[in-house]
Amino acid sequence: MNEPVLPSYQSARFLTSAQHLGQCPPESGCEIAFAGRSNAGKSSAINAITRNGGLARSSKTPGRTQLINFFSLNKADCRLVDLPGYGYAKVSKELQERWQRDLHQYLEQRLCLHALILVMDIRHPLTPLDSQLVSWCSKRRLPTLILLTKSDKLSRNAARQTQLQVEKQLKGKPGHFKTALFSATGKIGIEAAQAFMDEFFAPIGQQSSELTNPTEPGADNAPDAP
Ligand SMILES: Nc1nc2c(ncn2[C@@H]2O[C@H](COP(=O)(O)OP(=O)(O)O)[C@@H](O)[C@H]2O)c(=O)[nH]1
Ligand SMILES: [Mg+2]
Repeated sequence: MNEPVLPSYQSARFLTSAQHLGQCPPESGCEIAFAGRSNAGKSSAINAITRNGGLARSSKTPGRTQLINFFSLNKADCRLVDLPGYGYAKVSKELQERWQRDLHQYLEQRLCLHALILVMDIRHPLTPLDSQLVSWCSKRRLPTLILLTKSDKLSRNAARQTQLQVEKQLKGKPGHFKTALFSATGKIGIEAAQAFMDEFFAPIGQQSSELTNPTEPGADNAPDAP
């Protein structure tokens, strides 16, 4: 068997934006999406993981970007997705609810979504909206990596204790949950996040030659005319 081809995360380029599921690119290949509370550090995490400081606009004004942003990678049919941040208090309840609906529709119905990276500020992990998302991932059996970011804000010991607490709360939930300490500024956890994504991107395109029928009916196989 051939060695699996992995994408380079540094190759990530903006592809397109969508407001809702209907505007997303065609369902194909593999997407890994980043979700998280507004201001949790999601854009900074995407920029650190792709080593591209300007890729996902990191903003001091939370809740501004309410679009689903798609990024292509240098492996065909592999995409990263930046989901709208949730829990931004300074907008109407009605608007917040609409954003939640769009987010859940994407998570529930997007078949090429193979895994989720859920970004949480390590100082405020598993807020009610995060827990709601965890439940959705559990229900859908969507493999999820919880990135506990801004870990540079805590001592190494306190960060590890928080990680253990989060893991304790996830224990027994159906599905596949992993956690990792992360810091965009301290460049902590980047390899762990990349290794998590590699697992899902590696198999893409691997079996395509086996799936296509090599004996297409054609002139060569056609019986000779009498
Ligand atoms: N100390 C520290 N600050 C961070 C880290 N990641 C993000 N921030 C800061 O947190 C704020 C929100 O980050 P941003 O990436 O825009 O969050 P988003 O709203 O989830 O996309 C910004 O002021 C960032 O500079 C980190 O790992 N460490
Ligand atoms: Mg952002």
